Amino acid sequence: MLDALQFIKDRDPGQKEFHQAVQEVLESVKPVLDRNPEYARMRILERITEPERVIQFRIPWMDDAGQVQVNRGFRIEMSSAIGPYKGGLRFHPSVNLSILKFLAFEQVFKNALTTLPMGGGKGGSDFDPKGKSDTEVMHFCQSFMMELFRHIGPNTDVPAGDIGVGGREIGYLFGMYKRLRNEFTGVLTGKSLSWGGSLIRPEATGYGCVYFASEMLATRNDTLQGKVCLVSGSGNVAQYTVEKLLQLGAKVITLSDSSGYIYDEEGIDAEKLAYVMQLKNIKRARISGYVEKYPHAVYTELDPTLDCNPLWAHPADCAFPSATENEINGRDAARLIANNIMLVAEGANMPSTPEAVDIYLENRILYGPGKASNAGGVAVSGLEMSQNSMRLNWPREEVDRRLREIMKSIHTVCVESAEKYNQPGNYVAGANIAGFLKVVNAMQDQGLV
Ligand code: NDP
Ligand code: 2IT
Repeated sequence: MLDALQFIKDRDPGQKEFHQAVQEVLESVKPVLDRNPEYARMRILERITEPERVIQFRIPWMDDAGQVQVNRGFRIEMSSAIGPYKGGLRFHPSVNLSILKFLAFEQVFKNALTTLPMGGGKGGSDFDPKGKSDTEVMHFCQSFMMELFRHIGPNTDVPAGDIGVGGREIGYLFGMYKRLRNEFTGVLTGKSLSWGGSLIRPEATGYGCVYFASEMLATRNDTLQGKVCLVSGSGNVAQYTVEKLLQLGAKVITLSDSSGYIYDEEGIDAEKLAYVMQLKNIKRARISGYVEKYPHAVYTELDPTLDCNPLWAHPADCAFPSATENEINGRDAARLIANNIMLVAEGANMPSTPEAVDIYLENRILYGPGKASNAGGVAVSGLEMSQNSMRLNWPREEVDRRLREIMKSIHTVCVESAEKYNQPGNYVAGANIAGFLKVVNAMQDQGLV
């Protein structure tokens, strides 16, 4: 097993996020490999960690000043063992092959856990949407799709949103795809309601994460009622995490963005959340604007020289990291534990470093890793694909009911797989083992492809 990891590290030495994601899965599935010696002969690890296809392309576009800009675009088609490649697009200056390969790798197992027929992929660009005009974003999306369209399709690869890609970007991407192919199909998810989108898709990741947290708490006969919660990020996932937490009677005291975080001792209520949504989604402003409207709250600028994030130092019962990868390190995790945190449910992908994860597991808190707890987003994307294929739309209650059932079934399969492999209560082991087995079984059925 460690040979496989070393091989990957030697082959692509710079891809540290990818190595991190692979290492966690390989460590979890070691007992599965021990019980199934044929996996080594079939080189399962070498195959499952090697993308089926990696596409990298140039994206030239013209900014509002008439200057030519050139960005890099990617699509990682990781695995089609159980369905068409499926996963989001990220537009952020940090985007590179390592980050997209880690996200695509995680997506394979996450999608397997949803019970829906979706393979795994991820894509995006190092384009920075911050400070760009609407026209610039449209021109960029159009140029991005002018290359991507030849690689994707409703039965081949179905992208969606992620950091920096929301409803606006999906609209521009879809428009160009339709024009190039002369086809109105479900090639992207996260579409607007009036042209093929699904109800609850915008809410799905955040709602799903809170449903997963409720399931975890239920194993200890507890609920979210009255729990004090830390939430990071203030984008799509964070906003709907807060919305659902409020509906279930919890109190949320933090939100953040890449510049800093706000702490509101009185709690972020529905009215304040509506303000955050307006601030972030319509004005495209910073979370620091929160304290201008609510001056009793405290804004703290991010200090990159600190080796910990003060957001995680506030005493609370539950934490919902919903911004980005590696936002909780070992020091942050130790502080969460020192303050008696009882639950961490990851809305973001890989927000906890390996040191942080070890600390959660040693202290036996309820810890939902992203590939289980944030699977609600892609699950409702899968439901959007189903509705597109049937050419009809389910009502809100129907989609929400299915989302809740899916999160419950992910929780159950994590618990059962962890128990079966002698690690009761370890959702990391449970999620990795259950996702891995489903994908590997499909690979074995389909022969050496
Ligand atoms: P958004 O772009 O809507 O919001 C991202 C939020 O995270 C913003 O508040 C952003 O701040 C902050 N953020 C982004 N990058 C960094 C960074 N490098 N350091 C600190 N803060 C940062 O994205 P989403 O809410 O969709 O995604 C958040 C996380 O959830 C990601 O990890 C994503 O992969 C994951 N996820 C998303 C799903 C979805 O359906 N959208 C599904 C499952 C997981 P700023 O405004 O300053 O950029
Ligand atoms: O990380 C993720 O699961 C997503 N960004 C959502 C992917 C999707 O296809 O809906």
